[in-house]
Amino acid sequence: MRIAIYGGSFNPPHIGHAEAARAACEALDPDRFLIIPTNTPPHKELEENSPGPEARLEFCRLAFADIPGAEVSDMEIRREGKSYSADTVDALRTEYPGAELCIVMGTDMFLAFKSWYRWQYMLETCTLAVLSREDFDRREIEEFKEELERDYEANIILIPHTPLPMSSTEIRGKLRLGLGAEDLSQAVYGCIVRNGYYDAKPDLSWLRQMVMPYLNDDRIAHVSGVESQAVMLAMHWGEDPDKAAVAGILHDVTKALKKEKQLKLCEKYGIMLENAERESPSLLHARTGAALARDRFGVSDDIYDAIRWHTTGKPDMTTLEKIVYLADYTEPTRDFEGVEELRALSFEDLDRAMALGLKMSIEDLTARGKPIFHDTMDAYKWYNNLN
Ligand code: DGI
Ligand code: FE
Ligand code: FE
Repeated sequence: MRIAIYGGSFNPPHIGHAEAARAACEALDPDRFLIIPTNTPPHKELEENSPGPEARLEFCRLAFADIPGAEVSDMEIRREGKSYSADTVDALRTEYPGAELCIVMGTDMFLAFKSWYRWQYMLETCTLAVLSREDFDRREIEEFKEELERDYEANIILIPHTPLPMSSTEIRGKLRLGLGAEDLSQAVYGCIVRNGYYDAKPDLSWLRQMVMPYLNDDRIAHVSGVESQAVMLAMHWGEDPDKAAVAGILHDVTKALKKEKQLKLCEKYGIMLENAERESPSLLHARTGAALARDRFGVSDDIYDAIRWHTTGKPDMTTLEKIVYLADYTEPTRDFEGVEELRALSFEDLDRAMALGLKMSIEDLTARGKPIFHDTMDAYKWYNNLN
């Protein structure tokens, strides 16, 4: 029986790790292929905002899900303290007496092998499966292999594989800037964004794709318009354009849902409704949209609030809330009487634009015989009094 072991801090595991695992799996054809995230890596201190070991385990399950036969093991995480491969080898030799243990490692790790804890013991008991870079001096790898074979009767398998040019450290930096989605599996990236690990800001093109399934066809142009209008307003008023974009992309995420689904979501997210809200289902999507945006896309509180208040408004709104409210009203595909005046005013005076928008909204609702919700009324009174 052959057991291959692929360890690492996987903080986070990226598509380069998955490719390496795939290459090792194909070359070694092991009976078991164990992916083992380390607890505390011996060589590097982890940053403070890192996800905990349980989250890295989950990332690994998601990242290596497509590798046939790969299993994610929590043995190093359960062991606590620093993770040494030699201790893992001890545990596996006890669990699987007589099995051949193949330790999968990259070229750099291999060349530094003599600095590993109990490396001679490792050589005696394991096969080293080295992913040997093809863009590297092969002679150096071959010579070291021959030396270990000659001096220590080592078993070494070279697997030609050049890693993808990426590193977890670099990806953590990219995630903070709203980049890095293409370096990770969709599932891992989604999990990171949803939970806000590494202070990740969502990649906007990823987010646009993710909301697509939620939108009716006739809403796509509107949502894209709200995003771009909100970004323009944010730049104009000194607000964060990325936050405006995220709020714009997500603001109508639950708009397509029928009343029953809206009410189910309210229950799921613990949203308490007033009777008037139940009677006017078009008010619900602002509340369920905000909750879903937080749950699925990990939006921060200020973005949550901008979505939550985008339909009615309320007194004393933040700049981001006003921007999203007005962008929703004046985005480029909106075409009703007075839209140009409101659009222009939103770049001159946000509060006066709010007062005008709310006034127009109330007039429109009244003309259509709809009840005015008290938040809308309170918002109108507030902004009308300011001016
Ligand atoms: O989702 P959008 O169509 O882009 O725009 P929105 O979020 O402003 O929603 C507009 C709908 O919400 C429209 O059908 C009117 C309704 N609405 C907004 N304020 C009130 C309201 N409905 C009632 N009954 N009372 C309100 O105060
Ligand atoms: Fe809306
Ligand atoms: Fe909208």
